[in-house]
Amino acid sequence: MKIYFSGSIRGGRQDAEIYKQLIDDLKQYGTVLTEHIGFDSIDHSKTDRQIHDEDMDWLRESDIVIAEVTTPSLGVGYEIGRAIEMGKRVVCLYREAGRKTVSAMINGSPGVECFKYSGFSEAQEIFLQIFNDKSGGRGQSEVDLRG
Ligand code: 6IA
Repeated sequence: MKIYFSGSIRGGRQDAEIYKQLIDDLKQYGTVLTEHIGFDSIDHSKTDRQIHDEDMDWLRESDIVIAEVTTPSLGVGYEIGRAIEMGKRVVCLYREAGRKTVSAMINGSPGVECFKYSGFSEAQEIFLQIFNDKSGGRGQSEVDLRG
């Protein structure tokens, strides 16, 4: 199982530590192709074109996309849209952050499963559910495990 983890970079790095935790947990389910999303320091040696093309190759190669969308990011939104077009399973996780809510284009997309979570242990439960779901999980958007 190849997992493409998507999280904000230029959109803001305030959730970088959470991305790292989520990525570490996801490793038990497969290979995370984009582990760098959780790194403290981001590689500045590549051009934007190189970053884009490399990421698109990983996206094509992936079996599933897991996006943490609490911090809004153009790049994450772009990757989600491209992944849907590629027919990938796309799962979005978000935490309630003040009055900000997830874009209707993500939360309302039938191609995206959106999960609200409040902490790491809830995210772990969601991953357990996702990776044990053999149906492919389509059409389960807006699932809130807190009931
Ligand atoms: O718009 P954003 O930068 O927040 O978009 C974040 C998303 O785009 C992530 O999910 C990544 O997959 C991808 N992405 C954006 N920038 C990079 C990057 N280096 N390396 C790999 N993937 C990236 C950026 C370095 C830059 C700050 C000079």
